[in-house]
Amino acid sequence: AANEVDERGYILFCPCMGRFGNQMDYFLGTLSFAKELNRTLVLAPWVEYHMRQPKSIQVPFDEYFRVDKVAKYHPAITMETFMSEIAPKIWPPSKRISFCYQQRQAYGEPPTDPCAAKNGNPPGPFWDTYGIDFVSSELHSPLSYDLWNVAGEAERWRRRYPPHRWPVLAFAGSPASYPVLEVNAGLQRHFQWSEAVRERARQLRRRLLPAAPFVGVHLRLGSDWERACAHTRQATGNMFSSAQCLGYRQQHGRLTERLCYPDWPTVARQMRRAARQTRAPAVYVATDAPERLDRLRRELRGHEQEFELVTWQPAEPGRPADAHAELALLARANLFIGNCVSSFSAVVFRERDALGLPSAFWAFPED
Ligand code: GFB
Repeated sequence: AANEVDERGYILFCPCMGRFGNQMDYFLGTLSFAKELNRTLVLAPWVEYHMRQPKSIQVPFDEYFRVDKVAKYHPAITMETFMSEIAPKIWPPSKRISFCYQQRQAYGEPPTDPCAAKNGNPPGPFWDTYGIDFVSSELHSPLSYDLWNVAGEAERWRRRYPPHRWPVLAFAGSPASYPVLEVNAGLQRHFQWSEAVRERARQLRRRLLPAAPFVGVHLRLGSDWERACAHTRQATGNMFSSAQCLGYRQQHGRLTERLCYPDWPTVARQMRRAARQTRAPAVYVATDAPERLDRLRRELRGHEQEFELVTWQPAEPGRPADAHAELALLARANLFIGNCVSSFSAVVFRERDALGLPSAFWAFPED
């Protein structure tokens, strides 16, 4: 039962970096970390940034994903359940210690506790949402989050922080690496969309894609992305999620600016080919910058009869595109083309991979 205390202890964390795709990587790694340490994972809320809101918004985990499916793999409860049912029994305010690898305070900032777990946004609003303050910090170095490449590390964690003395390990950030390690990518299969998200994806499909089959694509186009992609010129290894197509040792190819920000002729060509191959009458385009799709429409001029280009249409005027419904929709497309570097695309790729569904990437392999 959710209100029974797990004597093996708990892991709390804050997915305090990046947006949804980045946070998903941290969830996968943290789930694996909790499993290795054999502690119940407290499923953090998702951290979102809404326009004209100065503070992050915390969205309960189960609004987007099913807790029971994660818990089938490894004991897990939501932050809300932990705070209402478990914390009153084992985690009184006087015992709330934040964990971090080493001192996190930026040089020159006024001295606070070394983990500075509540400094800034989103960390402050994140813990405040649950009324959590920390009385002190615990620097856990030299122990690292990488329990897979460092032999004996999990055992050292268990010995240094036995659950009877440390029932709760509350990390200021996430005890996981970004991007997700290769060994943990498959854990995506335990993250199944909530019924609410699935229903919104079904509605989207019914409203905009009456006929099956369909091709789903993700175009990451915003100016933040354009700036990030300029860094590929100096990059030597992988960047963000690029291992999903290039391989973790770049055994399948090299990072290029085109892979990160494909040119329009390439996008149009791959879309046309995908629609032809799958005999799909429609291609659903998910994007963070719909205003840039005019360029794509121009590129497709003269080929309008080949397939219909479908994008987000709000059911009520002004409603922003529903990222989770779009992800769930893309996961069920007959063929998916994503951005190899984007962690948003990576969520779709991993889910499809677990289902045995095919995916491709823009400008990959290079031609
Ligand atoms: O998910 P995410 O971490 O992926 O961040 P990247 C991109 C965010 O942009 C998503 C929105 O979480 C969405 O809120 N977004 C992107 C979209 N594409 C779509 C789309 O097709 N549909 C909808 N509805 N929303 C990284 C950031 O983004 O980009 C890093 O997380 C950094 O922090 C870097 O800023 C430049 O890996 O693409």
